[in-house]
Amino acid sequence: MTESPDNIGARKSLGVAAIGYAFMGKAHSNAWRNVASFFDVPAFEQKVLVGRDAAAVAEAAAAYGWAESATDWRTVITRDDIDVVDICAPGWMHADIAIAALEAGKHVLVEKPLANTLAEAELMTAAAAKARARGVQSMIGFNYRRVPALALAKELIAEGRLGTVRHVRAAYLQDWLADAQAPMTWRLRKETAGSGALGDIASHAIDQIQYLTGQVITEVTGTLRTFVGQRPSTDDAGQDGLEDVTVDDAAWATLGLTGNIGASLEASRVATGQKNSLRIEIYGTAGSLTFDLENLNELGFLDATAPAREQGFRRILVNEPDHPYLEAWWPQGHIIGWEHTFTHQVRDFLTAIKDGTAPSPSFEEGLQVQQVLDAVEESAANKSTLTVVRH
Ligand code: SOE
Repeated sequence: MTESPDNIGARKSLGVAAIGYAFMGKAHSNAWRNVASFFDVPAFEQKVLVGRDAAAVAEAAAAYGWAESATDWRTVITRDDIDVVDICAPGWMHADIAIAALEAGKHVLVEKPLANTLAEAELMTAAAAKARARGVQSMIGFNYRRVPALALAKELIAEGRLGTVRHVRAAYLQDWLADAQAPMTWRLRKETAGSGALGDIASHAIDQIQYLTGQVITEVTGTLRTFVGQRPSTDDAGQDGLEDVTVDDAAWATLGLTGNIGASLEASRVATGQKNSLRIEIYGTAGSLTFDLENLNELGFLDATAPAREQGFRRILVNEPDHPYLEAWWPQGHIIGWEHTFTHQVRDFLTAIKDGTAPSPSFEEGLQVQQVLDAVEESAANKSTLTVVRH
């Protein structure tokens, strides 16, 4: 029998299960392991790490601080001692796990993008709304919202320091597929990944565009390209050891937002020399902001209300105790990194569970991003025709 949220509240600590132990599973595990050392969060226990390979997941569980490991997520998510399910598995598994966990009364954190298809994202969002009515929380892991510099950018925009925002440029560039001999992975198959650079990294940029401006993307003109159509197969499944790549290597779009804002979006996994560069520029009537993930402790700010002879972009080192999240970390100037964004994410999720407040980004916000991804695909399939986003 599943415990009611009231009983869970009466118990001493929240039991956490994480599903997936690869790159994202490791990043999330690291956050669960460290969060209580820095932030005041409700008591929880890293109960169980779930994966398909029993030996490998047991090894990962021991290394990442989980009390035990398991291979069957269906059994784990109905356990009475599990209150929180953190889904770090590939996108094709998100909908089944998230819906089952929410129905079992577990709070759910799920990696981005919300799902591989719009239909799945809609089902997940409906399940989250139902669960919310029973006091069960859900959140999607757009972790870059928890970069202190981007959280500060959000505050400055909301305070009106840029005046009226007119346009945004967002580019997320990587190069791990620039080599045509880089082998196939689940990330390059439509049935497991949904899409390529679009869902994996443009989704972050789309979320940032909407989050920072506080507006919603309503129009899209998009293009997708796959530059390397076949890659060496890792399991000898394909002919001649080659397998078809069924997702995009790169994506582009021009976007129209509510509030009369325009934006450009670029995402690539073949941008030779760019390792993990998320660059965002925001231009308003009274100022501008610039950000690059490769220098994530910094925010560029131009105050256009200053006398013209004194104007210029200044570099804010976002490392003061009164900057978002930073009071918990090191003395000023002792910078933080990419992994801290996941710690902030876990902190915010646990705090929302404790306070009963709505965590953000919600599944609804994840669905909005999914609707934009879908519109980019539709526009690209129709030779870059202007496509209205169906929100
Ligand atoms: C892909 O390479 C990836 O790992 C994404 O899946 C993450 O969301 C992004 O943060 C870094 O790049």
